[in-house]
Amino acid sequence: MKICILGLGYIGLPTALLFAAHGADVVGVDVKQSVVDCLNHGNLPFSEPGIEDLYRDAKGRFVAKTEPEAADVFLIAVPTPLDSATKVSDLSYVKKAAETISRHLSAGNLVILESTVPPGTSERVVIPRLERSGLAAGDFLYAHCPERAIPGRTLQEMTGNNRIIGGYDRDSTNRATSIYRTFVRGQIYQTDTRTAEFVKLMENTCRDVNIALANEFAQLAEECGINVWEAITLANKHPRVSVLNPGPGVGGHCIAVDPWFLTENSTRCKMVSTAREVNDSMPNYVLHVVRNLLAGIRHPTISVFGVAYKGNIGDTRESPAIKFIQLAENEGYAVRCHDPYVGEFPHSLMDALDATDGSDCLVVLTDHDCFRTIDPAGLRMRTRLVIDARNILDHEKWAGQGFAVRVLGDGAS
Ligand code: SAJ
Repeated sequence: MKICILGLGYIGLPTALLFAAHGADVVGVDVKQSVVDCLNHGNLPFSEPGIEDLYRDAKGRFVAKTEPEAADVFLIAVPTPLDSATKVSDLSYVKKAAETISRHLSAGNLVILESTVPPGTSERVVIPRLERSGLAAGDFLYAHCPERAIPGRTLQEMTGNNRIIGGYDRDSTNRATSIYRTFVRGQIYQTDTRTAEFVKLMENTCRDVNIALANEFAQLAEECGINVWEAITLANKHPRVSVLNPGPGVGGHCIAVDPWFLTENSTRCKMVSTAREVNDSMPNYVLHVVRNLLAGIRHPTISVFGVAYKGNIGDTRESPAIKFIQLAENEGYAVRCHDPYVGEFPHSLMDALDATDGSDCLVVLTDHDCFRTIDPAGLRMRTRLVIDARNILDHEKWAGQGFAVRVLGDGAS
């Protein structure tokens, strides 16, 4: 079986390598020549636990190219960005991929869409473009199989998680199911294309709304003068309550984006967009805490620990830390950043704290495990103030070294 996968990003590349490692001949296609060259020279364009070993297992059955070619199966895993001004999905990459595939499509081929899209996109946008091949849907098979893997555990989740497969017709659903069965150990649940599109968006929206609720609890707890972290621990003792963790906001290319895909054609619903707005406002809220604590300090410098959108990965897409840094700089703060997972932020831990004039506030924005064990003894700062927006530091240890520690939602302001 030959599979042609369009898009070699965080989802497309691991998927391509999994298919190849399980016996398929895979052509991975990316419009970026640099990604194709990188792969064909034996390197990987990004890191993810286990991907190097998988790349070795795929050797001889995976090749990267900039143009697709005839295959038995085509799989689309291209980005679906959000237009930040209108909050509407940009489907241009999906459209382009479908048009390109239509030039190589033969009767009996299967086309799979993995990219996350608004409900109805398969019927309204993708299938009509594939039909430009001269074939009608049914002559070729079609299924939407949304990816559900979490960065940092991508390979584990791609193989272990349950999968939803929504086919254009029964043949399409069954063929796609048999193909994913080559490496998926979880259950495979079958449905139609539109339901599959909707389910994927529901999952990420559900998480976004729950994080927004935790973030509102943090702000309400501050107003009530109580510690939200203790309150959440106690509330979660209830058998049917599971409050998530408040933090500086929601990042990544999925949860910070997908809920808008669900609401883009709706005028009725409020909760989904309100949750998005609550989470988007969190970098501003952290800055508000910083501002209050630094009032009176002239020319303050802030040290940011963590630029990635979440712990133990180097992905900065939609990162709340990036938004915080921009807001702080716009307000005139000098900002120094340290993130061992993100190459483009050059300051070492000591350098981020002990700049020429010293730092006035350390703000922890990403829950990297390596931050949990930082030993505060010997750290030099001009003002020994710490804001832990993820509640990950050993606060007693820091206090023992003379640091004033504020935790987001601790009710102490
Ligand atoms: N976050 C919090 N509090 C929490 C949990 C997360 O503030 O209690 C923040 C994180 O720090 C991060 C953001 O939310 O900034 C999103 O992180 P995440 O770990 O919840 O999710 P993603 O975006 O990395 O991956 C999600 C996953 N979706 C669900 O868990 C429902 C994953 O399974 C999807 O495959 C992925 O989106 C995707 O590609 O759609």
